Amino acid sequence: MQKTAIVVPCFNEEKRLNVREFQSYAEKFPDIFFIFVNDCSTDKTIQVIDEICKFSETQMFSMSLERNVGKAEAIRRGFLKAIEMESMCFKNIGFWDADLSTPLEAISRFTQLLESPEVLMVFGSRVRLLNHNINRTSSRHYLGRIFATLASLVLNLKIYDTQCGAKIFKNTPDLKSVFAQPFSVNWIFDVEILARFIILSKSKGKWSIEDSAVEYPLKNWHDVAGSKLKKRDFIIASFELFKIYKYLYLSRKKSY
Ligand SMILES: Nc1nc2c(ncn2[C@@H]2O[C@H](COP(=O)(O)OP(=O)(O)OP(=O)(O)O)[C@@H](O)[C@H]2O)c(=O)[nH]1
Ligand SMILES: [Mg+2]
Repeated sequence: MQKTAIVVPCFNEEKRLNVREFQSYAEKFPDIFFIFVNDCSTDKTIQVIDEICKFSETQMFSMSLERNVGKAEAIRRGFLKAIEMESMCFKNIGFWDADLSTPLEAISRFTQLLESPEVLMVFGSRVRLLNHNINRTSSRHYLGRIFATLASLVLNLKIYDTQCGAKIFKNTPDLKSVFAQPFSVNWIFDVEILARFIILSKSKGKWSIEDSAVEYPLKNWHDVAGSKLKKRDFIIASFELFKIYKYLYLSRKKSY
């Protein structure tokens, strides 16, 4: 496996963080490096993260932020830390939900795909295919399908699932610029990442998202109880999607 940093955003994950899973995965894959980003959890998340990180200083790192900044900003800060760690020479940098709704085993499949020179990013995709175990509540599934369809229309991209909390990117100067500024949205920052890459690819004209992004249909994915997502977040998400549409549309208008 190429040297890969995985940012794990953690907010009140005392009960869901699986110490053994992270430690045994790191044991199997010495080239994996986990960066846990905790932003003022009110439970014993930091103690559990410390427990995990005891396993190895060379494969685990724990960041505690000064205040709760939300999933998007916590992940961005983790990426900046990984990019900053030049001596580690990470080939890939990704993020992974702490609840392991996407099992860690999928990471090595993503990094294999990233070994192809033309592949710049791999996204987990929750596609209910035969002999694939994608377990979501029906409400999350259908709401997810509506949102994903709207997101793909806004991005004008044939993407099936933008919201899966398992994504890995090649560590390139373009990645650095995409994560350089805080995101303007929170829960749907994944869509803003894609929008930023689309604008960048158009301005550079060297590569396109369609040719360099891979959606990997996950073999296993399961909803883990204890989601931080609240009902109102679905409303906020639709406003956030409109914000990204405006951002993309205005940049498109500018480029014509
Ligand atoms: N650091 C940080 N992480 C957060 C925050 N909110 C959520 N997260 C993390 O984001 C990840 C996803 O959160 P979940 O509560 O599992 O959300 P979900 O319902 O699964 O939603 P999806 O991400 O769409 O699957 C978990 O690792 C959370 O700990 C936050 O405010 N700060
Ligand atoms: Mg989850």
